[in-house]
Amino acid sequence: MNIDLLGYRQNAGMGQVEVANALDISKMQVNLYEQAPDTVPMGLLVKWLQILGIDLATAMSAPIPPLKGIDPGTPYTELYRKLNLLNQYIGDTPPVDKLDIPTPPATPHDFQQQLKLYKQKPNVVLTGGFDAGKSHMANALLGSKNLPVGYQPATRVITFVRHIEDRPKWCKEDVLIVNEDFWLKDEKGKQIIDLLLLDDQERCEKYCVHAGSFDTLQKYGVHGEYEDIAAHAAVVYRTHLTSKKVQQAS
Ligand SMILES: Nc1nc2c(ncn2[C@@H]2O[C@H](COP(=O)(O)OP(=O)(O)OP(=O)(O)O)[C@@H](O)[C@H]2O)c(=O)[nH]1
Ligand SMILES: [Mg+2]
Repeated sequence: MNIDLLGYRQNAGMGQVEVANALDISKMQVNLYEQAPDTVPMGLLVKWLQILGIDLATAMSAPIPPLKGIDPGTPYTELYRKLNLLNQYIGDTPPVDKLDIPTPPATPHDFQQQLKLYKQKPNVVLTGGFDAGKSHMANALLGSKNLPVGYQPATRVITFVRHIEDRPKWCKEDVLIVNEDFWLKDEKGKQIIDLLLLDDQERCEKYCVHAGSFDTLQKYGVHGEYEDIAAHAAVVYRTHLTSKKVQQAS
């Protein structure tokens, strides 16, 4: 149960130590349980709410507090500054004469292409059986409720969540749903999930079956009413809630 133990404690004007002493647990446990209230054992929860002066039925019917999400900060700023500087330096370098040798050396242009690869961010993959909690976990990390969750098999598309700042300029929507022809195939007909294609305007436009706001994902990205739509993958652009930009975008 996602009961807002932290909010109730703050409203009661109590400190974590006070609650910990009353429950005979450590302050650290109080802190951990407040971050993940759904993991508090029922017996302890009942006692906890009594201490805070909250009725169990009231706590259970209260709206679930918004997910906080993580704030990754700006870990790439310095790297990008250096790569941009290097790129500028290469761009300003006078062209070199083409050498007539069997194996020509790499050109400044090759180096610039290589720099683009260094700008790629790592990808985190969440996999698991249906109902494993993949979408729930992604929402918790993002601090959002944009990805549909449910007690039956819910998500029916491979969902790529990308930062809003990585949205190509030609794309104006928060969600793109594409069909399975979007992906290229190898000689045996097996799909190649190439993430670079997500920036390919021509392919995105050609194989997009729906584009729009997050409602589009709730509608076509889940099993149910719209299952006859040939949706295969969804590209979702957003960022964490701590950013003002996202609050405007979502
Ligand atoms: N309280 C709580 N509920 C969870 C947690 N993880 C998953 N759930 C619930 O379990 C159900 C399934 O979670 P989903 O996130 O939809 O699971 P999924 O892995 O995305 O499942 P599919 O999309 O069907 O493949 C939902 O009702 C979630 O609210 C969790 O850590 N805590
Ligand atoms: Mg899911």
